[in-house]
Amino acid sequence: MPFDMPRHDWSRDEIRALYELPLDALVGQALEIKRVNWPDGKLQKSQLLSIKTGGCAEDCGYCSQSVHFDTGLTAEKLMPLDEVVAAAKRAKQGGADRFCMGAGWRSLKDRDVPKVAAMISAVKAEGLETCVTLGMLEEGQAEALKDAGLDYYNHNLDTSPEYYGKVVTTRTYDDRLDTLGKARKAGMKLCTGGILGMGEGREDRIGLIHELSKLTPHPESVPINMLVPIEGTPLGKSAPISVTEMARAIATCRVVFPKSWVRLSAGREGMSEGEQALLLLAGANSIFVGDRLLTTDNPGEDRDGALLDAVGFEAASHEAMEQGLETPKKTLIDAR
Ligand code: SAM
Ligand code: DTB
Ligand code: SF4
Repeated sequence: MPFDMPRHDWSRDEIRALYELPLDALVGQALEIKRVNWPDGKLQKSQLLSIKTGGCAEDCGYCSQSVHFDTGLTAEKLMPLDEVVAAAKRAKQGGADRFCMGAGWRSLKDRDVPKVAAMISAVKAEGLETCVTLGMLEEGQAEALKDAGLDYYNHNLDTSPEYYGKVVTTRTYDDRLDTLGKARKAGMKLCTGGILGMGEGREDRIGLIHELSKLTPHPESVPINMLVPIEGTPLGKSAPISVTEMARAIATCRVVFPKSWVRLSAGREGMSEGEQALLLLAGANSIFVGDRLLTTDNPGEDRDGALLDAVGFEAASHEAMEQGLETPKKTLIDAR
């Protein structure tokens, strides 16, 4: 099978065999796939904004925004359009190419569709790719968001089907797959991945990657989050996962999803530069930039500038991304 053909028939055993290779062999495969499919080595930069914070009816055991847990977060109303546009302008100035708006909602309500649609159109007009994560979708809503200019819908599977019930009880794995199906049917690109470090075992990490690999076509973005422990949530005292285990998951995703952006997502704030460099070297080609994620901190411009200088990864210019042009730069082979 050529390196650039996404496969949808991975067995769990095959993914496990890959995941458990000696780390150098696994990362070697990941980097070969990256070289073939992403020859310019471009790093995609997304920036998050919480447009509606807190007060969420779901009980996701990792989340600061659930009403089920006392996390000390103050719930806020939907952000006004002008504040969203100002944040998008700042994100673009800071070098982001995709702007992702997140809401602490169980599901999108029809009455909010026009407001979110206006935000999407306004952000798109700033020359940014658009992404939203708004909870579950109902018939017709995905089409309205797409018509407004939405590029990506983010909705994570979070973990394996077996472990899922230990993390969330108020919606099912199938509910999540159903929302992903609705977004895909409306013609949107998908951003879906999961969280590591929630007390799951390696088999659950492998199971998550296996479930994602069955999506046809593959999600265009695969975010791999390291749990940001939130005090007051059931998972707030989880033992941290090792960075090498994160590297295995990222490298396995790089191989299984050869054409997808693989994002080193939440969790960078607590990592050293060297740890983040390892995860970029394992094949991640996307990060969240800016000093905030949704309700927690992210490294921000100065630390990220130092990190990207250290690894020498470049981002495509906005102009190049808009025109679909590649930024000329050294390929991994040229650099050897
Ligand atoms: N409410 C919507 C939903 O859950 O679909 C959208 C926002 S929700 C915060 C988006 C995703 O962020 C979750 O599915 C989860 O994967 C991730 N996330 C939330 N809290 C996190 C945490 N503490 N650490 C890592 N990832 C987290
Ligand atoms: C994703 O996979 N991670 C982002 C985004 N998609 C929506 C969210 C991370 C949230 C981290 C915890 C917080 O800031 O509340
Ligand atoms: Fe609500 Fe999303 Fe947090 Fe779950 S992850 S509690 S759905 S905001």
